[in-house]
Amino acid sequence: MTALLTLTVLVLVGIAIWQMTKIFELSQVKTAENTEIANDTDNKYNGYLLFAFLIFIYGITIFSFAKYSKVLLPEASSAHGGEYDQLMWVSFGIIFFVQTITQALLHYFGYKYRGEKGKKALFFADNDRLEFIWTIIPVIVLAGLILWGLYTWTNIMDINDEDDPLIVELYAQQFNWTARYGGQDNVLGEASVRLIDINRANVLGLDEADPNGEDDVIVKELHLPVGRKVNFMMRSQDVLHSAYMPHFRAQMNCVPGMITQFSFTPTVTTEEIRLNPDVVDKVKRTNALRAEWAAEGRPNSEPWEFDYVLLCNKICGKSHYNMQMKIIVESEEEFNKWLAEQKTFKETVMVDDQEQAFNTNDGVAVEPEAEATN
Ligand SMILES: [Cu+2]
Repeated sequence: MTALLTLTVLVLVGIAIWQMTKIFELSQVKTAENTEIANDTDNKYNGYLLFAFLIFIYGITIFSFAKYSKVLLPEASSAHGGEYDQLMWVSFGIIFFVQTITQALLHYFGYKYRGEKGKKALFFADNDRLEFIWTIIPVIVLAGLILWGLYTWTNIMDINDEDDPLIVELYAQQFNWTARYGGQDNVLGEASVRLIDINRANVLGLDEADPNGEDDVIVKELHLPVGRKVNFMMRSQDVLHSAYMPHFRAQMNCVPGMITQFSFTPTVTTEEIRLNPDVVDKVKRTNALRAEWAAEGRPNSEPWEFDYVLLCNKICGKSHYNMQMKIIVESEEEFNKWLAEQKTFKETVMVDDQEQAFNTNDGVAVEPEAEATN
């Protein structure tokens, strides 16, 4: 209500100012010097203003680079990430170079050829050579970028079973992620949304008749072995979600009713990325802020440690912002040890209400009722 009243008052004030300006204009005596046609002085001022604007856009560009470069992602932690970043930086570089030169020319010519009494513009219909130059250069540059982009994309999206990839299912639902591993055989059991049985903690709808599913491992924390290719199979239970793993330069939509795929090889372990200078700096800055919060007694102020994260990158509902899962990249041995410690689907699917539902981070059983309200 207050917002509506404030808005009404603002609109009314706006109308009043507009009306007053009109009255003021009408009351001005029109003389020869006081016309609405720009004279030499007006044109000169506008010319200088163009220069001022040019300095402003260069200034704000330099300022943004200096102040906000630190919020960029650290170096990529996946095998394809370097190629992806290179494409982005080359595109950025070309755009930055062209924009710096064209803006300078645009504003300089705006000033140089400003209106002056007695000055007449030169008219010519066309110039074939000029038109050729300013058509062919962008065509070559853009075609190059597009071809390079297509080549990179095809390389990244070449999902195959070569090199014995680890098969992981990412299951999205409002508003959390669940991961499933194929277990010892690395083969995922059949699953369908129709087979979900919350009361028995079959939260992903695994087909209990499929022997491949028996040793599947369902978890709430994604562990990946470094240096081994991972093929992700994504499903969604309800709406469009998007599995986004920014540090690995990976993103794929999760679409209800179908399985989508993405594949990458993690190359940097969690332990190693924590030593990356950019990450160290980010953690330091965040913890300085958190220390201030702690002094004020605000929540979420305990010191933070960097972890890779899987986020949702489609606005899928009110808690979309918090739809995330921790990712841990570790050595093959650590990964195998961790996987062996997890209970399999056969062990966790509920036989009675007293059993643990499925693997949770702290080993606390998920209440079937709590799960059902999700
Ligand atoms: Cu989502």
